[in-house]
Amino acid sequence: MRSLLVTGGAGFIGSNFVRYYLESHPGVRVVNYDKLTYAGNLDNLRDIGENGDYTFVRGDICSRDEVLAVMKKHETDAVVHFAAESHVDRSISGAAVFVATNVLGTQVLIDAARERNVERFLHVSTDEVYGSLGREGKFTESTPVHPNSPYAASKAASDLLVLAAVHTFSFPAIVTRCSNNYGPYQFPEKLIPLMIACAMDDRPLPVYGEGINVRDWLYVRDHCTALDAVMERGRNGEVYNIGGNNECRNIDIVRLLLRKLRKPESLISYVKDRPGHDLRYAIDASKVMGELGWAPGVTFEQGIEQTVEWYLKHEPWWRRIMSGAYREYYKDMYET
Ligand code: NAD
Ligand code: TDX
Repeated sequence: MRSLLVTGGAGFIGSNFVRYYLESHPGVRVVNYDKLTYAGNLDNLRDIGENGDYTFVRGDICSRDEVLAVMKKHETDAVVHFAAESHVDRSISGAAVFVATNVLGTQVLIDAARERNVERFLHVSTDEVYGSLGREGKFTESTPVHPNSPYAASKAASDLLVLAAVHTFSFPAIVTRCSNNYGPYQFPEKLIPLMIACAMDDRPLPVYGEGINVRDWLYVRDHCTALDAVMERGRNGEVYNIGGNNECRNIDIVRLLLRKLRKPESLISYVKDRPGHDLRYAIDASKVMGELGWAPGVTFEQGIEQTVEWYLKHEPWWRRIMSGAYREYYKDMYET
């Protein structure tokens, strides 16, 4: 592979992936194609800047002409598709943009990639497509999809469109479904960075319901290494679950963060629950581990320690998001 198109590379996981990929695959040209919605932030890649191997192009995955033009100009031979609306609460307030970006945008990419004879298409999806678990069991790749939020439903639809293209046209695609990520550059609307930001300012930490919902947490860099393994050695038409075997109740994460930040538990504020809130997610990652030899590089304790340190050290990064300043400066920084 010589030229990789990364969609959504200015977001949380995409920017971690771009940085990881440039470091570990010198000589491969990486084009970051991102619309820069509220979740896209070029601060995330400021240290990289443009160089021989990296180009940023502002564009919308829903625009067929723009997508085809960027694939043609940069001779794309592989795609890693992160671009999406990603926040469950926003999908509950308004689902239309989730359908437009996650469903229609993915179909536009599939069509363009087929037209350009792209050799590999990696569709980055989520464990949320499987719905909610009770206290027992884990999601395997053969668990039926049963999405419960508009976000999860739009991601499940996009997965099915990718798999349908594999079946109908022998489209060379793979779907990955990862559990909750955490780490540097996560937008502070998501649980861990939001709680850190609130705690730093001694503001109440809003815990939904009783805080007993369970998520299975994976350090973002470990998600990136898993995606790399799937790109290199995964089989077309397959689904690979990715997860770190780190189940944790929300309230336990919040308490852990408060301890690390030396803030009192009296800051915890139990608020109205998220409508339709999934109780528990847990990933069985034995396929990606056994077949592709992937394993996480850090434990949850190490990952959360590094994450808290990162947010403490990069306070200006999240404060620029909180103030809205992150949207102002990059007007002349990109090619359109
Ligand atoms: P994010 O919200 O931080 O980033 C999304 C990026 O996509 C942003 O840079 C945004 O500008 C861009 N984007 C949105 N609409 C676009 C469009 N129409 N055209 C081009 N770019 C557009 O999301 P994230 O948390 O980094 O998640 C990335 C992907 O990984 C998503 O597909 C998500 O479903 C999936 N995923 C996320 C997690 C998680 O825990 N965050 C877990 C599993 C899977
Ligand atoms: O303020 C909050 N209080 C709270 O209790 C927020 C923002 C969240 N929560 C709870 C809801 C969830 O049980 O914390 C848990 C995690 O919430 P989010 O960070 O919003 O993540 P989640 O809904 O689990 O979805 C995430 O993981 C899967 C990502 O946002 C998705 O993009 C990914 O697909």
